[in-house]
Amino acid sequence: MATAVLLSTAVPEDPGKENCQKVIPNVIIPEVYIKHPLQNKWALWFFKNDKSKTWQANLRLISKFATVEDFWALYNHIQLSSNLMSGCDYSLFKDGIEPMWEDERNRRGGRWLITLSKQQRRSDLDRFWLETVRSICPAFASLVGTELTRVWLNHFCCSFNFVSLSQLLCLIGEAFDNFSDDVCGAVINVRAKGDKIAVWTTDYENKDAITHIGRVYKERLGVPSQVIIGYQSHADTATKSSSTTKNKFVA
Ligand code: MGP
Repeated sequence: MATAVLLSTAVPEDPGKENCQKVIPNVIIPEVYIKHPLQNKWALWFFKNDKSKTWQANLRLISKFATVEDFWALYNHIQLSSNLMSGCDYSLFKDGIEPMWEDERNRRGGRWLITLSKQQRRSDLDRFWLETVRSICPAFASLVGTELTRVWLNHFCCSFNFVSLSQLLCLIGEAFDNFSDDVCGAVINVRAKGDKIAVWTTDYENKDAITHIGRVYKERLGVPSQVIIGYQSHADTATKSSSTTKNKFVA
């Protein structure tokens, strides 16, 4: 990607003539102009709890994106999760999958659930959500070392003082290796009783995929090894009779 395209505006017939047109080379660096595709197209949804409406009617599609640049444009445009009112959610799902248990790709699925204490809204919520988003929609590895990466690093290190350089570099690469196909999306629930973030996967019987995703996800969030996170099926969550749902897997 390092090759530069050289365009010249005109070639003079006689360069010696005083009135000849000047050759102005315009160097175009492709990385600055070409957007960098993600492996999937994604849709960002917003949920606002209006009790006069059904759960599904409270869910709204905000926007879709398929490039790293469009992701950041959207991310910079919307409220941070920690500023949302209690009862609101963001859901980020692969295009074509609705962020609900009823969708065909979620019906037999489940979620790795991170439950946060009330204090963690201030300290962890926004960076956990950003890291979750980065984990589920990694960019192509072709970004390594490009001019654009440098521009972003400068820009985002100034914009988000909580984002470290190493976290930014995690943007690059395959977060869940061969199991990324199992990921449907991620949800953040902002709740007065304690916020939640979850990664939804498509099949609670895909043990290898679920355990790999859980282990990598926990590592990427920097959750200490002694803290246990659980994976629950949506079927169990939807039919639970108490406040907790039994874990099918733990990491
Ligand atoms: P919630 O918003 O996931 O969690 O589910 P909250 O608000 O923390 O509540 P808790 O029960 O986990 O303590 C709240 C309610 O929203 C559920 O009990 C359902 O009634 C409804 N709901 C949530 N989801 C994710 C769905 C869904 O996918 N489909 C439908 N039909 N209802 C849902």
